[in-house]
Amino acid sequence: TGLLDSLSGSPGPVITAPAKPDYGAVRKAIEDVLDVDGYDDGSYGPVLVRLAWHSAGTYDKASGTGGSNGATMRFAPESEHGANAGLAVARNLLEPIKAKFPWITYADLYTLAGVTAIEAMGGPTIPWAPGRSDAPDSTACPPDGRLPDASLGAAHIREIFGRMGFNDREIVALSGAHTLGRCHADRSGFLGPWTNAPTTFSNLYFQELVNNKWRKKRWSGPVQYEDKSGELMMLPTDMALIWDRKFKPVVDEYAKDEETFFKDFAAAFSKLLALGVPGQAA
Ligand code: ZEM
Repeated sequence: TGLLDSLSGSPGPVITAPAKPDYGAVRKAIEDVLDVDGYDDGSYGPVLVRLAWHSAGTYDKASGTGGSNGATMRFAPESEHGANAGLAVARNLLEPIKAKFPWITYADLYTLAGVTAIEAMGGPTIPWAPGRSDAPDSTACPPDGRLPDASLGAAHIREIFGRMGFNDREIVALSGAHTLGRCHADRSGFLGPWTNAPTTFSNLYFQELVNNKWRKKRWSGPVQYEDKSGELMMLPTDMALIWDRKFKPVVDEYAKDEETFFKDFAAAFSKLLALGVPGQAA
């Protein structure tokens, strides 16, 4: 039996881990599938970042349940939780890479894909280490409702991220990921991108929050905010970051100082992906 099979406790194909697994080769394979004309803004990077975040963001510090270890999002019911709508796109994109490098676990692959995407889109280097194993079935799936609800406010955000062990500053730093990608009506019900450069990792999200003017969008969809052009959007939880007197100064700081944002984001995202992983400080 291969090492990984004995770790996961499941029978199944014998996979012999190479003496020295080449994570650099996996990163290269991920980079090679990022850019595709005709998908969203031309990159799968943002949806891979969302996959990494949703695989890890279910962590509950008190019980030690949830988190990226296990890659339980492969299984129903977690794959069907409303918050995960659309993430099959990201999981399916990684299947050929998993087939090419069968020694890597899904749990390591999902998190490494997020890290690789952020770096490839111009973001900071994110400390990442392997060591996650794959759960054999849905038994370890976290309950629904562990991920944030975009229609709520600051108290909800603090409750959700506090459960994972994050403070106010880390919450604002992590939220800067919304500089990437967009909302899809058929996934979350919300619509549109946060910035005009959704495939470049930058502090533009914070600049837009602070310097643009936001008003409620008049439409039949869920409450969201738009700028004058009607092209950029903010979720109610995004607006909470400038309405809350403790979050706001951090938003201001990151809007002015991209270097500090990059440093804080790298530390917080790295911590997120390590939550509940054996042998990694959390
Ligand atoms: Zn998001 N996020 N997120 N997020 N997110 C969406 C998209 C993306 C919230 C949320 O409800 C939504 C973090 C925090 C929070 C990304 C990364 C990270 C969407 C749109 C919603 C509704 C989904 C769709 O329709 O496709 C809420 C409420 C959050 C906290 C309060 C954190 C933390 C993230 C990473 C560190 C990314 C990259 C996207 C864009 C995905 C894409 O497909 O373009």
